[in-house]
Amino acid sequence: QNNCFWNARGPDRPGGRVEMIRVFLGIGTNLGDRERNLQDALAILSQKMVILKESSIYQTAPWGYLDQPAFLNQVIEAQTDLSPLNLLGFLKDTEKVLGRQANFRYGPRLIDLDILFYGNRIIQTPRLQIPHPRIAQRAFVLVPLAEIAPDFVHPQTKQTIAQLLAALPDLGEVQKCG
Ligand code: PH2
Ligand code: MG
Ligand code: MG
Repeated sequence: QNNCFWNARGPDRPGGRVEMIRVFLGIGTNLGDRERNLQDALAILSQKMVILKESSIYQTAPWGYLDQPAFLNQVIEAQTDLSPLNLLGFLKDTEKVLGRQANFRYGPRLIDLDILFYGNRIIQTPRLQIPHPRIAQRAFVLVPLAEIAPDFVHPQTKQTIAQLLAALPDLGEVQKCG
């Protein structure tokens, strides 16, 4: 047998082999007990994926809509066998479980869980865009991402995370906590 996964089953590939994909997720929170929100999110996420790396926690100035409290942001690298859409569903469910309420675009939120990268996959559908379309503009994503994966290559721009960060005109306020 040259394939030790031949009989493995996964939720997304019944009867097929389980393929573990390396994903990067962005986590943000600016309401309630922000540190607790991050901890709770990681605890739930780890039930369905193997968390490989966690960036430091950063306090960041709001982006997109300025009149709201500062965020805590973090990026994690994980391995999962969930398909992109099932991963999206799991993240949305987790946001709900943690108490996120609907709000306006870029507005304050208790917890925000975004797929930044799903392996090297490029997905362009109305429901899901991977890589996340605004990575290159956001210091609150690039700074924590560069801490854990500076050499990861963006599958669309072909630049490394370190290069994207170096090209960002304005880092704004992104402060490592602790
Ligand atoms: N998320 C947004 C809008 N603006 N600003 C910061 N600093 N951090 C965020 O996570 C964030 C934001 C929409 O998802
Ligand atoms: Mg977001
Ligand atoms: Mg989101």
